[in-house]
Amino acid sequence: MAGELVLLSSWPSFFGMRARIALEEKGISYQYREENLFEKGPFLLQMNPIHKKIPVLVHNGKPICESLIIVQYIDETWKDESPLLPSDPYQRAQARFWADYIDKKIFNCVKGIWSKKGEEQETAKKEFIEVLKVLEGELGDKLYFGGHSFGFLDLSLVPFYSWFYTMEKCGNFSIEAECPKLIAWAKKCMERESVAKSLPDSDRVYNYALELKKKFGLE
Ligand code: GS8
Repeated sequence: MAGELVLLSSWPSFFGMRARIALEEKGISYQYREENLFEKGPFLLQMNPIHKKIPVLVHNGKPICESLIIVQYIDETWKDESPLLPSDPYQRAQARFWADYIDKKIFNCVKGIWSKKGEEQETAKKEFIEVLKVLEGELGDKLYFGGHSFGFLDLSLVPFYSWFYTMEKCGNFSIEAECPKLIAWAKKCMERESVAKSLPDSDRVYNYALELKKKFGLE
């Protein structure tokens, strides 16, 4: 029994997608509530008064904040279904290290590519490709980051793939030309129902990014 489970999120959010994939992988039913981040609802402010950010998972009235913490909570609470983190403590530490690396490095690059221009955009593009190449090296010849089964690190990174088209259009470059192995991995992940269901369509993300650019005068 999952109890009462509500996910507060916003459809274009990579962080929200992580929680959705984890819940889908576990086969847990939950209530999804779309938040308007430009006009945050009282429930979100009450559930995450510290950061006031999505995603928040509310389990039997109690909030869990921060996407990676949410995913780990889901994995620990429903541990019999499709384990997401490796069982070996060292492998688990490694998976957490790389998820932290993704959070520290990728988010800023993504923003720098779709929302900036000129030199700032070029710097973000260069750093983004460097980071992806490091991750490609970590993936090596494995099917997934953890080996033969889809897990924590895969679901931490794959949501960014839904923004790749937007980044390529805005930054006028090809990510696949630079990191073909990583793109092959992302396509493999997309074959999973949990991922395909949780990631928005690339065109929808692109139109959303264009709207944001207009709204904030970034064109
Ligand atoms: C980041 C969440 C976040 O940035 C996590 O959950 O992993 N470290 C956190 N959420 C954004 C939307 S996604 O870009 C958010 O809620 N922003 C609203 C705001 O900053 O006001």
